[in-house]
Amino acid sequence: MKNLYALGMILVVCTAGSATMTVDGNLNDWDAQSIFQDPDSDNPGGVEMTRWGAKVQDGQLYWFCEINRGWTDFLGQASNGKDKKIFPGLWIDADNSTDTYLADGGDANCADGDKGEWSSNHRGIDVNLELGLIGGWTNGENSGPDGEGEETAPGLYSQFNYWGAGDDVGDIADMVTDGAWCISGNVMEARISLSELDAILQEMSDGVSIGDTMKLAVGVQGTNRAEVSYGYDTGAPQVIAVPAGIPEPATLSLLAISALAMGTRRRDI
Ligand SMILES: [Ca+2]
Ligand SMILES: [Ca+2]
Ligand SMILES: [Ca+2]
Repeated sequence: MKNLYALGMILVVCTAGSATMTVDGNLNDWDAQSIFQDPDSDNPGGVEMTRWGAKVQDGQLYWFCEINRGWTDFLGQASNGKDKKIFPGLWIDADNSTDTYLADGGDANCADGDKGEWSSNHRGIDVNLELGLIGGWTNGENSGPDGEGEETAPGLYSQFNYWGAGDDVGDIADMVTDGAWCISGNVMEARISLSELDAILQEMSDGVSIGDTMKLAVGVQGTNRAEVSYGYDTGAPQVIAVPAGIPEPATLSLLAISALAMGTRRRDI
């Protein structure tokens, strides 16, 4: 019985404060300290971000972007036949150091030379993980069919892109295979595995690795071809912890099995 009690305590300690995260566009699995407010009128005329979040849990980097209207307002085709589009991006200072950064031609320390604001308030950025939501968007080529509603399904005509690989800003890096995203109402929620992110970082020119902390910021741009025109809305960068030594779910199961086996064996004696 003692062993079962001990097992229970171990599992309680391992799971305390770590709600299961689900990429479903619902924020009820987020803790308050991982959610950051953004002013609701700091991008007049453009996409307006109201809250964003980022956290590391169970080997995954989760992030979300909340805007002041439904995401579906930016999907499909406008009446003039042009694609609506929206691009939420997670700007990543993977080692939380301004000594390392993504160089971009004449715009050192800026992941996107066209967007000067990043060079002034996001120093130290090593890569931008961007989710392109646009009709037919496939690894940099607009090759798929367009149509209202088609783009809302995760993985369908959408693409995660790491911008800035090899300093070649403007090109789109390799397709990411282990990402996931979901939109629901005003929220886009996404995740990327830390191991995949670290592998991408190793390919970058500054070659940094993920540190004990990262400094992150979410930004968003897009147009619905109507009253919302292009313009970045960016969050103030936040430092988040990268917990070490968190057992994978499979490891926890093994721990439970071995503890139960130990208890059974002792009772048999
Ligand atoms: Ca969720
Ligand atoms: Ca805002
Ligand atoms: Ca850095």
